[in-house]
Amino acid sequence: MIIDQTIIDSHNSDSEKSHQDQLAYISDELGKKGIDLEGILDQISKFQITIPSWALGSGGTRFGKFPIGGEPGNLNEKLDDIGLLHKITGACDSISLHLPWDIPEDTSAAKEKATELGISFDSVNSNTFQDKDGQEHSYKFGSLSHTDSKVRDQAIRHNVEVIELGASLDADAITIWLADGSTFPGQQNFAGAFERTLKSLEQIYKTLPDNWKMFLEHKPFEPNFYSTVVNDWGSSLLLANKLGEKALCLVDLGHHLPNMNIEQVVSRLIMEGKLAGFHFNDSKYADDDLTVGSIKPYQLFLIFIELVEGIKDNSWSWMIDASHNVKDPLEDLIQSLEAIRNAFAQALLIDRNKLSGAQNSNDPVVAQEILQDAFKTDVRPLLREARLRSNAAIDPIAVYRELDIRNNLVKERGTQTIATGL
Ligand SMILES: [Mn+2]
Repeated sequence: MIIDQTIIDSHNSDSEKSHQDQLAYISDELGKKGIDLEGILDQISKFQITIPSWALGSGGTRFGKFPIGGEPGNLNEKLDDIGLLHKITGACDSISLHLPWDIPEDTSAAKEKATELGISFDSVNSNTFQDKDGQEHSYKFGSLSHTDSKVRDQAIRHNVEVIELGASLDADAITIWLADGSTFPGQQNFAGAFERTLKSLEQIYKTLPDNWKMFLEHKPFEPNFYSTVVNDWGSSLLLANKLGEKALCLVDLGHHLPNMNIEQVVSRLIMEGKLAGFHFNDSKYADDDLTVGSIKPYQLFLIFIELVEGIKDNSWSWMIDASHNVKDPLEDLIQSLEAIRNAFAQALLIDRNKLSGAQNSNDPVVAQEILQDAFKTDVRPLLREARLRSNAAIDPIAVYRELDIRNNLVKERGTQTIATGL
């Protein structure tokens, strides 16, 4: 489905008056605080978030899946959906492929189509948490950490193939998340599993092209319920340090035990030059994969305070990693994109000198005032203005509904297509 620019323009002109009034108000307020509005708008516009190829269909749980209809049935249709999202939000100019779910039949055709849509290929993801049809060795008891070298070699080969395919698409990083671990005490020797994983990662690391990075993603439990090999940021950092400068630690917001101080983890990784980037989502209990900002927007804001402080020359990778059980996936992604940019914009409002002053004079009251003043500022007019300047929609959800996009996709693709993913 192609969205005509004139439709977006006409939608924008309907709401432009009210938008300009709100923008004038915040512009005035920020001006009084000496904040450069244009600088902030520029940073918001440049803040682009990657959409993973597996987030465009209905997600499921182990109890079931409720397909929404019109899901993209192949990579071309996935690119179309991201192109559509980018057109109305101006906020997502890249795709992250999960392999082997989304192997392009023709890489140059896929690249050409992506370029036409203004999309590039971000990090590629390997998958050794499932067995594929016809696979020689099973990953039931692990992949890179497996006790049997034949299984490890098969998993290493898969990762190397993913890198080769990614390189042909001009991607420049591989993200490795391992389900490896144990479900029962005594099942696995912790040190042995870690050592084998490191040795396997070393084999993969050796094959990285010069400009490539390796992102290591940790997770404390699930699908293994007693232990995982790369369970926390400490283990992830240990591996990254042992592997070398191309290995970095990726933080997925849902991959922490309850009440973890994720913003402090972020600060530590930035301090060590080892932060790879983020997988954004939100959660109430564990790895719920809910819409970003739907449960804990203040935590997201606190994380962005650390990110903005360290952002300087870093080119971190930003991606949404969520699942959409009850919402239209495209609407859910629009809401996530909005929440991420919202937290980013609020963090940009922090007066760093004032905050350092409060920290150095041990004044927690003033420090809290500074943080909450930024958090309570309604920055939505700034996000709308950034979209308007990118020829995107002032209100993307309204445009999505006005154009009846989901029903049009159902008409085009039918009700039975199921997008690859979990
Ligand atoms: Mn993730």
